[in-house]
Amino acid sequence: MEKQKRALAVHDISCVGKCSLTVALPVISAAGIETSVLPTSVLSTHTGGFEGYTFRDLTDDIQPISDHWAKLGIRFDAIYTGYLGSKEQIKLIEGLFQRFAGPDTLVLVDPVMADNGVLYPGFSEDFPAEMAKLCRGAGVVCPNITEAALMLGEPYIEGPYTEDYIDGLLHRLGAAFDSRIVLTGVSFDAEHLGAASFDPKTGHVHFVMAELVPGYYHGTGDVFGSGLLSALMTGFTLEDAIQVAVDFTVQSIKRTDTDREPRYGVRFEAALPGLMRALGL
Ligand code: PXL
Repeated sequence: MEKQKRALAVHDISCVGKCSLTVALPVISAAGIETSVLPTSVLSTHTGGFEGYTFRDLTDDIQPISDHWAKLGIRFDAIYTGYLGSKEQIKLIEGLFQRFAGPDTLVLVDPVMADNGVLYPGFSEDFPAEMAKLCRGAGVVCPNITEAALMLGEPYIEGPYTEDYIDGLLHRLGAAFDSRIVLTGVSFDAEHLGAASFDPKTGHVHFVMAELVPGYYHGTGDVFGSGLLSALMTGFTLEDAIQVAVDFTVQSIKRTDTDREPRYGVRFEAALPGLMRALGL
């Protein structure tokens, strides 16, 4: 019998509007991976499209939770971080990496903080520079184009892009973080959207493009990141894992009811059997 792997998902809980932990927990669990959670904050809804949401900051709970786990001798095969509610939390998560990420632990940092050229509500202008510090030395970093530009201190450019621009962005991110990079939101024309990867050790650049489904769908970054982590932990190469994650994201979008408001998230539940088949489960 194969040993069950354990991942730690470090994201907020947005009670309504599928994203972050309400995506990561079911998706990674369905991939057969034990999924421990560290909620960074609890919000009544996510911040993208709802007015008047509540925000309970859980920064003060991170250290005691970490201390308890250290006493228990808990190990994680992967640590996957997403939405972090404050700069202080970034420092605490750096400490968590030092404590719980051994040489065989896959650290995946999704620097969730912005999209379409703007920071999400509640983040200050100096947040991207702090997030960039967390990305340094992570195994895999998966920003969208806005997050990539903000962390590099470059202006945001709207797509479609030239291959030269994406290639340059990947190389600059790889050099800044010394990590494998997975860049999302890559488009070279109006009909296709996908992801690109770069491994600074081999210099290899890879693209996975899919047919663009028009519209803006909330929470797809977390659907993609959870699919990516699941495939990497199953033993897929980075390139193959991106293909699995892109397919899972596209299928989640395609199965979303067209009359449902996009802020409630995509129907990843209906795409889970396909993800599990792709993973050989
Ligand atoms: O899906 C990214 C995300 C996660 N968590 C919260 C968010 C968002 C995006 O808006 O607001 C609270």
